[in-house]
Amino acid sequence: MLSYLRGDLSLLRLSGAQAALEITPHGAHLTDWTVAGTQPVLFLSPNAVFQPGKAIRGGVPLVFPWFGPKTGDPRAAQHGLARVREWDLESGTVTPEGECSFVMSLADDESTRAAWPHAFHARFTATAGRQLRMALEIRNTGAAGFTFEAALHTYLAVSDARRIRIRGLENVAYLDKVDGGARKPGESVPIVFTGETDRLYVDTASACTIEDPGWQRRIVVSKSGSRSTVVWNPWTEKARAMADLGEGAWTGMVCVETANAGADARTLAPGGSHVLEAVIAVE
Ligand code: TA6
Repeated sequence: MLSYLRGDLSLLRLSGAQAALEITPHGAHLTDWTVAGTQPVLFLSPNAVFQPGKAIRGGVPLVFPWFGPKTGDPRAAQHGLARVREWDLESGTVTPEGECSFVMSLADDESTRAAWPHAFHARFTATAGRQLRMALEIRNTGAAGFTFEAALHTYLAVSDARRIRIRGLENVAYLDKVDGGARKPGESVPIVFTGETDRLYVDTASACTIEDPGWQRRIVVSKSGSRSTVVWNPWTEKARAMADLGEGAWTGMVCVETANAGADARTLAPGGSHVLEAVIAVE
């Protein structure tokens, strides 16, 4: 395992015959997955910031225990507390077949309870070969039930966001964040971006396929333990206003996020657990 500093954060990198995988304990945040001999699949912003307390722009931020703004607390950080906390490394391994795997965990402490008054244990497992398998397990370790939201906020690298198509969400209703959260019926055609897009697709367990004519590849995101999917691209204006993304970088990314958000929030009784999983394959 290679360990090195980027900005003020340490990154851990494993390389196997099939693929390389990179993560930082800062948010148990995957920053790279590259299948041997191919283009990276995860997008990492050229202007990403690597500092304690800040979320990294790109890779796979882990969203927990709330998605987006915190209901009833507008001062709270967007997308929860997990992505800016230091997680513990449980293991980092390379199998004889050449697959790389990291397991990291996070438990509640005084500072998390100040922001979210519940006892929990979170475990993130990522295994990379020709596919990337990710699982976020949340366990309620307290004496009272709680309700949470979560997401694998995956940034995928594409040749040009203006030319890709996303299949799998046809005729699925969504909440349109660009239009004040208005509920919209799904479209009968694949998603093609023509402007800022920020949608929470509700009540869907289907896989999504990102068709990229520029790189002649398809990325398939399948999932379990999830009935909501978020699709996001900030486009020009929003991207220009984001210092850690910046002018132009938005064309190289699309977020297709495996979520438990909105009506898909999950409730756990004491001792209960839930696993949110995604598998990403490149064809
Ligand atoms: O997942 C889409 C979204 O909720 C967008 O609204 C946008 O804000 C994006 O997340 C990035 O959020 P961040 O807090 O990382 O800037």
